[in-house]
Amino acid sequence: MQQHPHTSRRRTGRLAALTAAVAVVVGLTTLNGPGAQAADNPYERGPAPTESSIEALRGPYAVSDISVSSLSVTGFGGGTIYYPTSTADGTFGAIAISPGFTAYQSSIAWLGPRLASQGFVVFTIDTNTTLDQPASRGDQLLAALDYLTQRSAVRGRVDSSRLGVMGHSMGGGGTLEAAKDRPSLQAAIPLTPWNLDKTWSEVRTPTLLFGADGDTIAPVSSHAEPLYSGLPSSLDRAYIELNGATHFTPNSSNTTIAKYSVSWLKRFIDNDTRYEQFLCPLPRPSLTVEESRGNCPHTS
Ligand code: 9J3
Ligand code: ZN
Repeated sequence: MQQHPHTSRRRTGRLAALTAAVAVVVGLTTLNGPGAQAADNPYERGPAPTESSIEALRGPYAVSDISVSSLSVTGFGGGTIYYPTSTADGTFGAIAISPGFTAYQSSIAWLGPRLASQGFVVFTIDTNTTLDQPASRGDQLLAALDYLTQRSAVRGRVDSSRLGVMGHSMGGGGTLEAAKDRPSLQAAIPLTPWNLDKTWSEVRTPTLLFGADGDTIAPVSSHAEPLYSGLPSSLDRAYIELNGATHFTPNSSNTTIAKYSVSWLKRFIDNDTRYEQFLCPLPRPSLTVEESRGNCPHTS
């Protein structure tokens, strides 16, 4: 690396003092690393994002997990809490994630460490029974968030004012039900959602839906797309249709789901406008994205 000519020049007096002060500030900023927080956004966590950081299998935070027995809770079926191990950065926003019809938390487990390592407390849940319908799954997501913030071992690590919900299939339908029931939720992300109800004009929570072009169980034409259209046009909402995907694509590690979910959660749970660059403009059709829709109102 070439040295800038000014760095080798001798300075004296006030100029030298100023140079030293600037060097100290620059040094501290650099040393802060993953824990850097912007003074103007108390909810910002982690370093400035890049395309590769949102696509990575793990973010900057080491993750621990706790198993929650179904016998120790009411209103849902237990689950696993994934959370940043360090307490150095204060509290984190949190999300609960529901599996789909006949499925268990294992079907959405990949999202636990993937999202938690970016700076969220993530609760992947089991439902009371695997046959529970979307409205019940919505209630169970809210019961899980209440357990997480009020009774769990990590309740002190969670900012109870910054919560969100996700879910697959009937769990994605339940994600909309939870948002409708609790407008204080900051973000909702249904994954190849299934819900017979298409009217969601009551929702006030910023919502990102993923559809799959090859979904024959919850075809986008009768589920994800009308569910998106049923949200208020004034809402922060987006629809991303995965290309070459099926109903079960959200059940395995998927970089397209991860990168836009991380960006949505960061933007709306952490108010972190550094992630707007990945959401606006919306992703263009590509090998991974069949189409996208949204109102893109996320101006800083
Ligand atoms: O959770 C889901 O996978 C919903 C799709 C489904 O099986 O609907 C049939 C009733
Ligand atoms: Zn489409």
